[in-house]
Amino acid sequence: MKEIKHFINGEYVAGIDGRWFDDINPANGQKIARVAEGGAAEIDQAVRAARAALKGEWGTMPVERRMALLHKVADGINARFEEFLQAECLDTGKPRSMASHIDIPRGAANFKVFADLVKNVPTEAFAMDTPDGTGALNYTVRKPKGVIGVISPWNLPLLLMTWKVGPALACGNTVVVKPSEESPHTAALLGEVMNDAGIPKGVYNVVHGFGPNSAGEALTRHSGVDGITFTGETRTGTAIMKAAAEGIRDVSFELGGKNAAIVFAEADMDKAIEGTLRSAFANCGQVCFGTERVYVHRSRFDEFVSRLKEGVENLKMGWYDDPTVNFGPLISKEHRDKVLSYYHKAVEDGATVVTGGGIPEMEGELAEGAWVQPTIWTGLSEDSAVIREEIFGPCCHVTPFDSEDEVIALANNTAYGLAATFWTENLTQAHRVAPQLEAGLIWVNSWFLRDLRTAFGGSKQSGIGREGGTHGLDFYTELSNVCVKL
Ligand code: NAD
Ligand code: 6OD
Repeated sequence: MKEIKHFINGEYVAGIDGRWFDDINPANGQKIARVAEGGAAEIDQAVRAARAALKGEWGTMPVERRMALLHKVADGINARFEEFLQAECLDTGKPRSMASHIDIPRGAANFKVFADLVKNVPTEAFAMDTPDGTGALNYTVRKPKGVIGVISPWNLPLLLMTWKVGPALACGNTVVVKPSEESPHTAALLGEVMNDAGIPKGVYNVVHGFGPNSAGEALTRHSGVDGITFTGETRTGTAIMKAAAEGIRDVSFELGGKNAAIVFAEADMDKAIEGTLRSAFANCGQVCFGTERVYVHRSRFDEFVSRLKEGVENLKMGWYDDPTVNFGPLISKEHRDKVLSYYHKAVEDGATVVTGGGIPEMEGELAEGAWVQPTIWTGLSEDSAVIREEIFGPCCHVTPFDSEDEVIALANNTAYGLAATFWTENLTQAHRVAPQLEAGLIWVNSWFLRDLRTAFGGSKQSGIGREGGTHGLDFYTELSNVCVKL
């Protein structure tokens, strides 16, 4: 049986008290590895290693050298592409068509892009007048924040973990990562790549475990952690923020969403159907900026629902390695119970189930997996929990609307503010509507089209701060203003 150990100070180590937990493949329910379970003691070891590394070679390394090492990390991921892909697909069940196009390439790109970007960030400077007429020069110096705690989820494990580790290291910090207990594999594998690339010991550390009363909570409470960057559920963000208040530590949060898509009368229906099939059902609906609420102009409603239904019924479920498969399982049976509770609630609340609504019949060993049918509903009122709460499954509700003002109000009527997507061929309408949507990410005639130089994050209960491009520098660095009297 494969063992996944912590990676502390450049070495793989088992837990201090020998505790392990199971890593399960959600496609067939089989155990694929046992994973070392860490707690406060392992987190303490990792944070100490990370602090020591700040004072060592890493802390004094010329920027050019640091950036070259990060390029080597990216190259190392690409060189072991298939190994990363297999690890990710086994942990999550996601189809290789997705992991090979999105998860693994982005895992590598997250190191290259931020290395190149940080190297080119200019320094702000102001020449100022002084009463004696000699003047003064102000300029800013960016320093690493220190030890960054990275807590990541299971839906895009390598992509989302490296999305934080990449910029953190590019800015000269060291990290202690607590990957999701559901998907520990690629964070562990990355340790080997770090060593092979020549990243000094203690710069990248991984402690496995759970959240509350386990490694996750211990990381948030450790006084040696200078900032915590977290992607996950909004209520977990609340718990982490409370822990970070002790010692006034900074946080950067990418949280949940209940994202709307709008299909205007002026939409190109082929694009809207193709886009909504991806935004609602890709990764089995487990994408933070995925669509769970769709509003369609009444004149196109029937056409949209019937074509979306046809598209959904053509999705192919199955084992990740089958190249024709484009729909995997949910991450676990526990998560399936949560998703199914909304499927039942939708029916109780009077929804029309257009397609899906239950558990599919799977054959052979897949019958033991966490499979769920992709589902479309219509007919719910806006106050149903199915429309208000994040489900994080392969499902969406479709509602007709009559006017632009009405649909903007409907889209904004949520506690979340992560993403919104809309479909229209009317350019004036696109520019008129986009700024009125309360979301950090707005896609027009596209979805999940990402330029890593842009700001990423959510408003309202979807997050705090922005990462991406130079926006994350405010979190990953401390600025000092130097004022020189001339
Ligand atoms: P989660 O909040 O349950 O867990 C995320 C991570 O936090 C895991 O590593 C977990 O072990 C850890 N954790 C849990 N409780 C903790 C605690 N009290 N202290 C410290 N760590 C703790 O989220 P999940 O189920 O892994 O992921 C799904 C959620 O993530 C969804 O809500 C989704 O919208 C959100 N998400 C958001 C984004 C974004 O960019 N906004 C991206 C991906 C996922
Ligand atoms: O593309 C990204 O940078 C990113 N953070 C994606 C998040 C996806 C959430 O599931």
